Amino acid sequence: MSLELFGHPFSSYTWKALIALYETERPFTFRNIEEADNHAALTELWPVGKFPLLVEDGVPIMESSIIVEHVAPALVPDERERAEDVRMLDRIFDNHVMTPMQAIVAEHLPFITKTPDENRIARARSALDNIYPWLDARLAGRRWAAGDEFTLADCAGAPSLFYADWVHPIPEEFETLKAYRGRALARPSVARAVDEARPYRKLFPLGAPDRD
Ligand SMILES: N[C@@H](CCC(=O)N[C@@H](CS)C(=O)NCC(=O)O)C(=O)O
Repeated sequence: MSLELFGHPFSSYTWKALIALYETERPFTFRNIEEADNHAALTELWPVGKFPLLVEDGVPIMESSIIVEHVAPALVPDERERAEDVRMLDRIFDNHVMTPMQAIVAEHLPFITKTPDENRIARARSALDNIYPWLDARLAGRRWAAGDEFTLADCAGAPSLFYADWVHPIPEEFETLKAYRGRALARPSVARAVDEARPYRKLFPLGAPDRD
């Protein structure tokens, strides 16, 4: 069986898939889309061009949450209510942390915009200001995002909070959320993705902070 993951080592959504693969220790070939051949193969398989993209025995599988469930089914509990909580938190991290974080980053990428849209940035910062206290309360008493077990929700939580805290720092008062982020970054699968991305930090358009 062949397994290939198209992505970029510095990409938050690629991390979601990498973390799941590292959790399972399943062998795969990483195809860095920085290389022209890999980028061309990605857009051939998935004209939308977004990554990560998993290809198993020639069959493409799109969308990071689906990729996580595909490579690591154990990261979603069998029990219906627990599975629902995991999937809900996965969506919340993607839609309400990753999306505003990416909007702020995008407004600082010269190849996307010459002039940052300050209104869009302000809306994204306000979205993060709304979700941080909600997450802080939701994660109280939980080791991982959805309870005692590391799940799909953490595959989304770790990268989204990693970068969100860079672009819009989590206020000190949200100790639970900050502690969760720290625990997630210490998880070996996450630490490996973070470490592999270190050579790319100079690409971060807002300037990578000297931490993490
Ligand atoms: N919903 C997609 C989002 C993927 C996504 O936005 N990936 C970013 C990289 S972190 C990307 O492909 N950016 C390049 C582009 O938008 O062209 C998923 O979960 O896989």
